[in-house]
Amino acid sequence: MLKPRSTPTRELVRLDGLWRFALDTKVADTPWTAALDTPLEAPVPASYNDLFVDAEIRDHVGWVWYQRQVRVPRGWAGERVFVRLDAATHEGRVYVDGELVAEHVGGYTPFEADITDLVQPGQEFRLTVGVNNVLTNTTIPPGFVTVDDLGRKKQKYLHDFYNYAGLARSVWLYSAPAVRVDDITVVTDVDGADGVVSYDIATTSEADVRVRIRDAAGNPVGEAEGARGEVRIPDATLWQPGAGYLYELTAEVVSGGEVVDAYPLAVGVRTVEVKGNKFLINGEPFYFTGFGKHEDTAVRGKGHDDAYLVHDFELMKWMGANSFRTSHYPYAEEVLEYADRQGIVVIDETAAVGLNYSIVGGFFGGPVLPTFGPDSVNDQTKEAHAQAIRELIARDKNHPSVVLWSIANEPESGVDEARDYFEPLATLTRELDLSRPITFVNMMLAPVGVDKISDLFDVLCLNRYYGWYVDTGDLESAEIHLEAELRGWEAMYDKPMLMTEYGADTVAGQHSALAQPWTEEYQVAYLDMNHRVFDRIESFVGEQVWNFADFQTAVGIIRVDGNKKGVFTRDRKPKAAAHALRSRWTRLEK
Ligand code: GCB
Repeated sequence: MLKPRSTPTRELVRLDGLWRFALDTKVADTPWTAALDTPLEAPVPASYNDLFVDAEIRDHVGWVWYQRQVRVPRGWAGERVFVRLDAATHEGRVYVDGELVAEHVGGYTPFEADITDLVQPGQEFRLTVGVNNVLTNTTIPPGFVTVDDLGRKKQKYLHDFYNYAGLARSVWLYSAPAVRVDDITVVTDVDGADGVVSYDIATTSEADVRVRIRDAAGNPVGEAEGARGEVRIPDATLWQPGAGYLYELTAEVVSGGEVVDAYPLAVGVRTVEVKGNKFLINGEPFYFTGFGKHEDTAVRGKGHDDAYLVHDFELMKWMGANSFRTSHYPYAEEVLEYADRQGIVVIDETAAVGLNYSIVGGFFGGPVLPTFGPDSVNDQTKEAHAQAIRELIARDKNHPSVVLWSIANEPESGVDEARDYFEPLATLTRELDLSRPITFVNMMLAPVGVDKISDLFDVLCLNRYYGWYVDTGDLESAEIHLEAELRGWEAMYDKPMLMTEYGADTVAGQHSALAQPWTEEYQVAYLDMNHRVFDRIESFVGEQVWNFADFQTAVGIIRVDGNKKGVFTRDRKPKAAAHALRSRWTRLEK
């Protein structure tokens, strides 16, 4: 799905700013039919939960309403007009005046509607968006709602980050011609010194198509006619980790000798491949350093913010980190575009986190049910999961920074039903993108020998907390147990192995002479222990610390104002571990 862009044939209005806002309990049943009668306004983009000093809003379960007036630019006569939401978490309904124009389930991927027939250039219309934060056993991620003794609804979920909701990404109004580029798929290869760009362009109706490619300085380097084909770039500059060189491919729809639509796409020429136990980028072994992250900041919750985007990347580069995982959902597209330009490598993950009722469910306040069953993960969940995979790949397939699809975080993978569930999803992911390896992230409770699905994937991604959740405070034992497990995986699979989570909760400013859990010293010692083990494992291809920064979670007796495994505090102050990691990663020769 193409991101809206301003081009010679398309125009764009960003609808961010303050919108009228109300909980569904405070307004009439059909709030889209008139101006919202509410004293509240909420910023877009931002999660709404932490904006107001009001527990009723923070803990609300159900629909909330956003509304604003929008004027269609008067010059858009004759164009198609679209409204596009980069995300509505977790379910969105969009109304233009009294008409429902779009519905979408899935909180982290975009959707849009063609509203041309409902609006007039130069005139205003009322745009109302309903957003529902409810998670059930058939949503991705899953959750469930309980009703307490006082009749209050409570949203419970099986994952360890706060269920922020609302319009956390931008909303757009854009124009495009009736005959236009509908989608572009680009796959790149390297042939000697040449870059080879294979492209496939879908148009809204039969039309002549051509592509032109320019280098970063704007010089033409290749072109081709036809909706499908190949362009060779002689002596190409490759997209490399740490050097995100980008070409610009412009897809043009031509009619009567005139360009009726033009859409530019950034293209990085690079290859990704798994060979034996190596992860290769441009044919060279790549070692991931970096983090599992979250979209999470104070006040705005999961609201996208360019200042934090830039600052987080600067901190990662300062530390010598070359990669991150979009744990545990697709991040804003701005993040991936920036990773493309900055040469930061991304493991791109769906929002399928918490498919684990039987073990983890109880831990996070959920019911203890079999993970796979009629009232937990069932066929409907699987279809929602398949849709989450389709939408992730449709949105992110052209980003050179994305080198690996992760289709789930820590599902229960040690039962036979997991195989029935994941086999078709792994096949689907491969069908949708032949050019990237695939993975899922394995949890500690499904170690080698118990796990039943790792053979379906290309890369072993493990989350392990030896020295934290087990062997707490005893790093000598942790070292033995971690090494034994990694050697077990290595003996069983000829695949690259990557630690996608390892970490220890650490209260910034908490110190002790002897490394005690929760102190900055312990976090450093814990990471050192892990690194000693990683360096002894031949098939190890990377380390991503959990987490880049402290982040908000649901309340619970194992969390004090959120998860404190950050190497940075929530406001991005380094703990001692940041300096220790910097010293390792800026010297690492892999
Ligand atoms: C995990 C999860 C992550 C949690 C983390 C923790 O295994 O994947 O979402 O936040 O552990 O800190 O417990």
